[in-house]
Order: sequence, then C-alpha cells, then structure tokens
Amino acid sequence: MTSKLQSPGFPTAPARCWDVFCPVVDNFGDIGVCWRLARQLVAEHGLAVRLWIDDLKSARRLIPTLDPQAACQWVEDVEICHWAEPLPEVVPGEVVIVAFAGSLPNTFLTAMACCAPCPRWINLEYLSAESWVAGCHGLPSPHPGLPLVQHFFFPGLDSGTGGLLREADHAVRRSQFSEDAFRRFFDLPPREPGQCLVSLFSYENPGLGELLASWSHGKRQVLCLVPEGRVLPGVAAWLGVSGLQPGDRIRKGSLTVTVLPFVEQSRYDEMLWACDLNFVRGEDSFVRAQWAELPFVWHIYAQQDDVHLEKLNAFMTRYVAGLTPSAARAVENFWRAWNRGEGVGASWPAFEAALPALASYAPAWSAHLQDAGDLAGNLVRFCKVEIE
Ligand code: TRH
Repeated sequence: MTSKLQSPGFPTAPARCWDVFCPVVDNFGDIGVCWRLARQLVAEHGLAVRLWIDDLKSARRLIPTLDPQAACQWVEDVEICHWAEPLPEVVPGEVVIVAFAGSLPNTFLTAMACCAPCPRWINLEYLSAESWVAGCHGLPSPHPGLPLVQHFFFPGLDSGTGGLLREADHAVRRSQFSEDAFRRFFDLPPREPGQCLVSLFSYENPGLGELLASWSHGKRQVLCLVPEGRVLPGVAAWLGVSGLQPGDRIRKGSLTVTVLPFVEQSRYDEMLWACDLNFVRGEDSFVRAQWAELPFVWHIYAQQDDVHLEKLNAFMTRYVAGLTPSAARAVENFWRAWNRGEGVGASWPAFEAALPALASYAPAWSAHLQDAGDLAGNLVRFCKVEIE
C-alpha cells in the first residue's frame, strides 16, 4: 500500500500487513480472541500482522513471553505493538481491524485516509446468536469527516455471519490428544472409575457454593479443575481456606478440587478435551468448549440492564433446538440458574442426568457451527486479499 504521507520518519507497513487493534477490557477479556485471530492470520493466510494492545501488562497473562515495557516485539511471528497515546506514526496496513468497539486515534484515521487505496477498515464485533446479527454483518458505516468506510464484521453461528475462529489443524490436534500426557503435565492422578472430570472457568458467582455442595454431596466422584482466576477466591471461601494456589488439591465429600495454573491457549484446549463437562465464560473459552464437542455451561459476561440475559437466551434457544424436550429444559434451567446465581443446586440433578444426551449431541452441534466457516478465513475473503 502506498501512502501520500510525506513524513520521512514514518515506517512503512510490510507487504500484506494487517493492523489489529485490541482494547483490553476488564483487565483481560478480549485479548483471547485477538491473539488467536492474529496468529491464525499469520500462520494460515501468510499475512504480516501488527497486533496493537493497549494494556500489555494484562495481555501477558495470555502471552507469557510478552515484555510489557517493549513498544514493539515479535511473538509467534506476530508483531505486538503497544497501543499507546500518542500512537507511534506508522503507515497503516492494507486492512485495519478494530476489535470490540475500540476507537482509533484521529492521527491513525488521518493516516489511513492518506493511503492509496485506503485500507479496508473492519469493526470486529462481539459474538452474539441474536437474530439481527446476520442482517448487520458486513454493513458499511462511512466516516463522517474522512473518505473512509468502516465495515461491521460479526462473528456468528450461521452462514451469512462471520463464523467463529477455528484453526485449520484443530481436528488433527484434537485427534492426537492424549489424556495421559495431559494428566502428566498437570500432575493429575489417573482417572478413578466413574469419576466425572469438570473444568471450572467462570466469573465470580453467588451460586458457586450450591454447585460445589451438590458435587460434594453427590454419589459420583467429581474432580474439579479450577484454573487460576476470578472464581478461585469463591472456591477457597467455600472450602474454608484462606487462599488457593496452583497445585493445591482439597477433598470434601465426593468432590476433589484441584487448582491449575493459567496455561497457554493450546494447553487450555487440552483441558477442555480432557473433561466430561466444561464451565466456560465470555467469548473465546465459550467457543473453544463447543469445538471440544463436549457438554458445557456458559457464564456470559454480565452487561448493564441484563442485556446479556437476552444474548444468553438467544444462544440457548438455538443450542437446545436439537435436544429432546427434557434435555433442553435441563440445559435452560441450569444455565439460567448459573448465570443468575440462583437455583443452581436445585437445577443441577436434571442437568447432570442430561449429560450423556449432551455428550452425544455435541459433535453434531460443532459440525453445524462449522458450516458458517472459520472467522479468519471469512475475514480474509471479506477483505478480498489475494491468497498465494
Ligand atoms: O476473559 P473473558 O472473560 O473474556 C471476556 C469476553 O471476551 C467478553 O466478551 C468481554 O467483554 C470480557 O472479556 C471483558 O473470557 P474468554 O473470552 O473466554 O477469554 C479467556 C481466554 O483465556 C480464552 O482465550 C481462553 C484463555 N485461557 C487460557 O489461555 N489459559 C487458561 O488457563 C484459561 C483458563 C483460559
């Protein structure tokens, strides 16, 4: 891309360069999606990606080798740049993606307007299963003062949306997964006969105690893997301990809680594959649980005025449509209870009874989602970038 910018100090963008701007919300969140997308664009589409992150310190949790002091660095062939104020003066790439309602600095927008041709400008939205999504996917939104047009790109469940992120080698990695190797890595004992393995990655939840009590009093042995994170203080409080660290293992009745370290995304995938049931949250882990083809429970990110409950309903309506009425009811009741933090203990038994049906259904649901195509590939096609 050539630029009419005259400043001799501007570094030019590498060939086939895409800029991805990732605002870090709530000390963490959206980096999970952007980091995955950036690596996939590089590895599968041969693009040069500059990933701009405003909060490098928070991002380090997901990208452990990241140096939070470095303005620019390379990790896994992605150039990670600090999205600082003011932004360093660079010539924009041929595609500029702004994730999750981030807003670009005016200087960068002006630089985009000076390019010939102007970069494709994409507003990468949050995932939603609501019915309006397909109608809004791909819509243009002209900039009021500059000759730039932003396009909305919506992840989604159906063809006609942007689809969901899924690496091309996901099925191969999944088929090569060894539960023994996974257990050795995390120093977990061999599976006891009949034991139910659960991963618990969620936000703080007032219903947590009821859930742990149901498992503790249940007939079936439950091994609950809790990665370091926001739910851990609640687990510690319920167990009556002052704090929990990775490696801690505590038994109470039929329940054994094991705390795991926060691991890189590919290892987290393995955790999902190893378990019989996964509690996930937000957006990226929620999608990964569906690719794992196993029963899961979604803790959606809470928004003002309970807007998130509508999104939860929209997804549940779609997800349960292929289940028997009793399994569908069990999912709806338990997921609602978990998201409201009320009635968790009462709705657990029916949900537990539905687990075999959910396990049988999961591969078909995953296959259905794959019909919408992979988000990175859909994005590349949308931007009409030639692929060698
Ligand atoms: O962090 P999240 O709560 O993200 C959310 C959503 O994106 C939400 O829409 C947003 O508004 C909010 O943040 C602020 O949950 P999510 O999306 O599942 O991201 C967590 C990431 O962490 C995901 O990429 C999986 C990854 N992960 C690991 O890499 N290792 C781990 O050990 C664990 C537990 C998770």
